[in-house]
Amino acid sequence: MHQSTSFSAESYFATQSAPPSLAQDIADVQAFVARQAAANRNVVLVTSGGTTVPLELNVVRFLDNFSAGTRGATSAEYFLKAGYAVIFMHRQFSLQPFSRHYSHSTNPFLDFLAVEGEGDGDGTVGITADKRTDADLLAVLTAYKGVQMAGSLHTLTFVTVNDYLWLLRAVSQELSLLRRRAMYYLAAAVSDFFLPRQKMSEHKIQSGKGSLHIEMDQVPKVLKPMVEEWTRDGFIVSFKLETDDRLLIPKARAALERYGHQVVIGNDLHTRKMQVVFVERKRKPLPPLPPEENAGPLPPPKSPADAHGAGEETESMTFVESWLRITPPAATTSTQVKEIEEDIVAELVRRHAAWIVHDR
Ligand code: PAZ
Repeated sequence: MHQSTSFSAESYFATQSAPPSLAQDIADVQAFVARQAAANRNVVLVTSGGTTVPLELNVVRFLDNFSAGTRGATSAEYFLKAGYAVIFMHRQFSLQPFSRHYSHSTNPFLDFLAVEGEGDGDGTVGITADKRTDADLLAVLTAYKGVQMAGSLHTLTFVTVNDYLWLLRAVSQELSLLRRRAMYYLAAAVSDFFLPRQKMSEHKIQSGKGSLHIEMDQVPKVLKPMVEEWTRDGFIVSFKLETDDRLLIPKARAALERYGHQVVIGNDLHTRKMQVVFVERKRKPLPPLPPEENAGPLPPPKSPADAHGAGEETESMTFVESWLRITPPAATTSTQVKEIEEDIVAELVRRHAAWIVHDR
């Protein structure tokens, strides 16, 4: 495969068509953001799952990006727990908050149900949750119903990288209404290369001509316009996935230098559930929060690095890296498996609160 030209964000949106559902999606987001603003809630946009790149207009074949949506769906739950409203923008059929606990592959839903009353002789048969799983299911169900009642979760779906880019721009622009109270948590795995629709075959590519050569264009780097144009003072967190962990920190630093956002969270494919590294620009120490501003709806969680005694800070000239690690499940005594997203979100909520109050 060869790689071709790169699009600017501007030329991308001028030449690639918007998804048909965009106008309705945006109207719904607008209404959601207005409700959250009235309820005085901070709002986080969580992107989750991988984007596809179709090879044909009548799509039969496509390239996909790795991501089950675990990071995004799990993080969304912890943001909701911390009092945030969440716009959950995810790849269709990838994991979602709450239902992720009972996905068909890890915890088949039917295995948690039991038939009740069979053999009673009165002809009535009901369904109950299996007693052994009652407590876990009840906790998830209670949290889910609470979020439904509060109206604090809004979901949006994408499939292709084109859907993703159009949605990201539009949602960011709507959310910028909240200025510093908006957070952008970009955990989706987004394709770096794509086929512009002008170069796509209309129908299924035929196999009769031997090997297939495809020249792909570079997907525009949208973090720059996101920081400079689409959002106003929002707190932007991007993720960097690598398989060679020696690249994590240099690439995270390069992204911060290039785009000027707040935090890059680096993770290695194989260790991502156990450790991540927060990379940010070095700042002067913050003064303590004034008491009245400290008493807002955001809880002040402990730094995860402190909580686990596993944090380690290294400073360079202009960047700070903080590792966040959790203990592998085999070594924990608790029946509840610890999820690293709990600590990632606690750390970000703390940093976002400082960003809102201290204007930095
Ligand atoms: O969804 P998941 O839990 O399987 O994987 C999460 C992740 C590795 C895709 C995410 O943490 C991430 O790094 N997203 C950004 C990927 C990128 O560098 O484009």
